[in-house]
Amino acid sequence: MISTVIDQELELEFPIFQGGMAWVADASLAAGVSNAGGLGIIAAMNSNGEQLRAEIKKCREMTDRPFGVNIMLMSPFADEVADVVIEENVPVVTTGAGNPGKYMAKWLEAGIKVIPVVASVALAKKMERSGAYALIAEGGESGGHVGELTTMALVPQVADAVTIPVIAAGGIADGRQIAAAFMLGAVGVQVGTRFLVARECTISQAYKDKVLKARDHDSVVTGKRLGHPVRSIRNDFTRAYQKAEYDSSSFSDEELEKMGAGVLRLAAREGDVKNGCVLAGQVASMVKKEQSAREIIEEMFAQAEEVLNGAAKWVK
Ligand code: TUI
Repeated sequence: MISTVIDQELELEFPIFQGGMAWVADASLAAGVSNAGGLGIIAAMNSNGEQLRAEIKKCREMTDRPFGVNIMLMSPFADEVADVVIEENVPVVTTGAGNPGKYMAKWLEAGIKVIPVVASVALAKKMERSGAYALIAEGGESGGHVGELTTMALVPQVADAVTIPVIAAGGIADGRQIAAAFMLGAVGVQVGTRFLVARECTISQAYKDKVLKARDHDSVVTGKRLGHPVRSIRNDFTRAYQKAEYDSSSFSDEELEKMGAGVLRLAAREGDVKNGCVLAGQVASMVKKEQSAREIIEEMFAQAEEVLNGAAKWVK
């Protein structure tokens, strides 16, 4: 059995979080993962305050286990959803794509365990000083909004810089990668891409199929010109966007912004995986079959245990 401070203190069966994926991570997926012994996380990204409140209520009807909410700090609704997590007594809040500093005091006051996603040592140290309970160090192998450093480079540097627990994210889809994350100094993992094909995940079948068919080189990063690089699976959308992105004489920043509007919903909810943006990490090609959240978690941790138990054979 693999057990760390993370599953023990958050009352989980396994030290694994499900990423708070925009337009993907709803009550169904979060409850599925929490019922399977991990920490399910509802993405507040695409919701205003009242929509998030409804999703939290729905999740509570589907599970008695703890779950969290992810607040994407670039969301226009960040301020209102930051209050809803307090009003609804959400035990764990993760944040992404920015510095949650301005909300920290009120979340801590409310007894929330705040676990920011960081992509640098500087933000990691700042978050520890602000009272973060733990950190998610996310490497640029991940899907969605990405930082510059890889998981291999980032996790040990963050682990050395802070004394609070570190959870590794980005590029983790099987038990070998969980074992590796532990070797880098993490005490837990966050997984996004593999949960895209969980049976409890309510995204379009076309999105799931795109992940299941992905090959190793099929993800690309777009959005660098506007300052928010995003990793997704290459398709007509990314080809058109990249062309526009590298042609600043013909496409203004405003036109680029417009091209990116609504594309996550289009892929995840409408199933248009040609013109929509299919966010997924570099490990999409390792995701081979649809499974329940419990099957995914149990399979990953059985493999991690086997790998870790066998590791001493290299030491003479
Ligand atoms: O946030 C994510 N992944 C996301 S957010 C998202 S929605 C979106 N839609 C359109 C454009 C952009 C995003 C899809 N996927 N992951 C967590 C994450 N946070 N990764 C990297 C970071 C990060 C990067 C820089 C966190 C903090 C940071 O520094 C901010 C600062 O002020 O130092």
